Amino acid sequence: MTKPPLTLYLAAPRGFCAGVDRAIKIVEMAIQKWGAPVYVRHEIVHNKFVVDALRDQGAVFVEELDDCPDDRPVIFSAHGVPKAVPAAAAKREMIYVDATCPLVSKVHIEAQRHADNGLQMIMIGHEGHPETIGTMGQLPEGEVLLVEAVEDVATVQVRDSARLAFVTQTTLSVDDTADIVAALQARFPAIIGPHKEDICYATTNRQEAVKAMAPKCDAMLVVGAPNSSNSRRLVEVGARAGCSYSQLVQRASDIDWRALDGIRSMGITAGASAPEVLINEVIDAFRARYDVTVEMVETAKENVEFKVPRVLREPA
Ligand code: 0K2
Ligand code: SF4
Repeated sequence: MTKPPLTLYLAAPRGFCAGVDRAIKIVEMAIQKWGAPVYVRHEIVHNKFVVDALRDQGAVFVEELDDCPDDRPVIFSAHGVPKAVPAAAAKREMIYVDATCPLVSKVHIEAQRHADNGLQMIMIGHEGHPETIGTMGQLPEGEVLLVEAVEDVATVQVRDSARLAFVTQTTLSVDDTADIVAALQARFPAIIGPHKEDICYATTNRQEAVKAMAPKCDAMLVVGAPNSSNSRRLVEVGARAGCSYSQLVQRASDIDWRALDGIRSMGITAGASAPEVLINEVIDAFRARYDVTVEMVETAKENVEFKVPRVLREPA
């Protein structure tokens, strides 16, 4: 039987960002340096495949520092941690390595600097997300006010509207965040924002590529995990940019082939925590069913790299 033709648009950039690449390397190098087990507080990045592969190498994933023994190294995930976490590890004299993405750490420093200058902080982010918990946890409990949506701006209670600043999660929707920032600036004209956006280059570039790709596609799949904020934002961006069927899949076995019946064009991208091997698996699943022509939709080139912490570059 001949296969139906399908144009498969592949977004670029897609998949791993520099912060994810570094975080995974940190776990691998820590296991090499100190041997197994190495504990990791929270999923190093939000991807089951990555976590399972590291577990096979000797990583043990836990949610809290209290779940780690004193005498084994512990790594903090790419999303960042409240200040109390490294402080508790230091108090217990544990070996710890912080895999927080440098672009998240930059936001932490920003929040601290504004607070030192006497400004009250507002964080734009998702309640309960580890990055939001980590960034809000740079300052004492109750010091940072959380705003999740435009509607929250009207009700947020500030100490002094003349002395305010905001920071954001790095993985938000660029467009939704611009609306929230506009609402904050309308209510609090003196509010101070970041010099350059807190939403990172990888989030911005992946959303831009989806915006360029989505109008050409009958359907779009984002490879990524349900708990991955940046991946879920790509699904929303695709739907808003004109692709009515925009879905998240963890891997090829999640694809709902019946829903794709009759499509002629398909878009594929991946969140910053999704490995290329899973993207290839999805592409291969399409090749098995369709006569596929792949076309790249490239809107930016990336060459960002982050060094691993010095302790891992030194011999044991
Ligand atoms: O997008 P999320 O913040 O949920 O995180 P991941 O899916 O693990 O992607 C890596 C980004 C980590 C920090 O920005
Ligand atoms: Fe860093 Fe951005 Fe990647 Fe998060 S998505 S790890 S902030 S580069």
